Amino acid sequence: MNLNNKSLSHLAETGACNANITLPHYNRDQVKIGIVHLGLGAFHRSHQAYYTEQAMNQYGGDWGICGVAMRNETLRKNLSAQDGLYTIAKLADNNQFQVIGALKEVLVAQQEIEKVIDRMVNPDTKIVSVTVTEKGYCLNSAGLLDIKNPDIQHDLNNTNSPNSIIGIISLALFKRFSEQTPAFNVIACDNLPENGKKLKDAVLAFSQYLHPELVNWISQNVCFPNTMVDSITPKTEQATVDLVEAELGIKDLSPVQREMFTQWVIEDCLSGEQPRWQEVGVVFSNDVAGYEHTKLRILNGLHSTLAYLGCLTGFDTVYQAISEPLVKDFLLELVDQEISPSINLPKGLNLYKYSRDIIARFENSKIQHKLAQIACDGSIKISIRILEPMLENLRAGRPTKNLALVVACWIHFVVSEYKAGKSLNDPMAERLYAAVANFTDDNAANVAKLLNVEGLVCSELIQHPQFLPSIINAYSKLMRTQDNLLAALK
Ligand code: CS2
Repeated sequence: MNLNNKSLSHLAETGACNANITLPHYNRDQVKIGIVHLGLGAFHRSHQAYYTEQAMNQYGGDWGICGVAMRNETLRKNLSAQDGLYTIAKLADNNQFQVIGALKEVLVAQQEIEKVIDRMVNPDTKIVSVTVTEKGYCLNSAGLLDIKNPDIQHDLNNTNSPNSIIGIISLALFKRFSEQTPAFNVIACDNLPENGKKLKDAVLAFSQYLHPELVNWISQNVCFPNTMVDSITPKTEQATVDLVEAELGIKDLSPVQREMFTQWVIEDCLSGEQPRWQEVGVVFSNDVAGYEHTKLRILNGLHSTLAYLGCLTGFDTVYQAISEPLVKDFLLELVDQEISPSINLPKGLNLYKYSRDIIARFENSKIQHKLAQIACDGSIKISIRILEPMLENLRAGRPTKNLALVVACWIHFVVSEYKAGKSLNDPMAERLYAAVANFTDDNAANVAKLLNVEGLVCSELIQHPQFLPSIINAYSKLMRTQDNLLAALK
């Protein structure tokens, strides 16, 4: 039996569920679509859609989601065949399963952009949310709209059939402005600091090309709260599909897996209608920046560290890498001596406990989180997660030795992928590989070549007298211990 409305009713009526399975409590047929979500990856389905589901389970409301996959036709096919239903497998010692009903419609932007825009322009749509990963924001290294980005260039020349979320959101808002339909709010949910502000600035920069008054209208009518999102959600594997089938007795072709822990902090400026998220655990705060910094630098910073170090050392998953005592000790030293001092603590947060809880989350043996998944898009992730705290430490005269070693590991990772003839999963892959192609046996020159790639390191950092020397030092150490990289951690 496959998952769909019929098999779900059957499950509910026959009481075939055990206590570990939660089904939608509301009448899906009557729910209207109130949210359009751009970027229908696993993270949205495990996180924001879950909170919306919880809010509808308890309080109802017209908060059905139209999920827009940017390109993934297979995902649409699978989810549509299941009437939009899918399961979240929450993995812990005692697994829990939740069938989510909030996803009411699935569209693919690349193939049916008119339908996507119509749905966004529909007055029932009150919220547009976004998870398209850091590179989907089309920003330059200063965090502003990158006009040279090929998708932005495409969208400027084809304003009615945009590819990027910037072009899509701007066009939908332009239509609402022209039709005098009240605006929707936009919630950015990706791992970049000030995600809402950056998205807003990019949309404003783009929308000036659509209509001179649009910029003003958006500024006055659309909220773009900053947010912090957190829940470790590895890519769906065949094992996830099998696990869900074994538990539900129903085949779900598109389940998602995540840890039990989940957190969502939204800047407390979101006016207008919204699901009753605050009643189901979403935190509304005036200090999202504090939460963002803490999470991006500790959880994501340590994740990227594990990814490059672990891939180079031959580990496959986060759990395997953190189980190596030398790796764990390095992480603890990095967080205590170099990351934590760079953080402006949100009120009431105990940084020591926060960091130890994160390490414990990495030690969850039920989660098979592939390091290769985290290692992608390194040029953007390293910049946000490692180079930003490094710059702040250098400004304040604090140590940066371990942060420098992480950057050196990333450089070595890029070189290793190049030498192995693999294609690099990174928006700057071409430029990075062009630099690596010119490497010689001079470590110092090699590091300088890579870090000087246009758009990678901001000018203040690259010009800081201690920056390049510290990375060269770390990289040379790595090169000396190549056969036993773990020795470089001591
Ligand atoms: C990870 C994140 O892939 C990555 O870059 O660091 O997806 C991480 O798992 C989430 O941010 C956890 O909330």
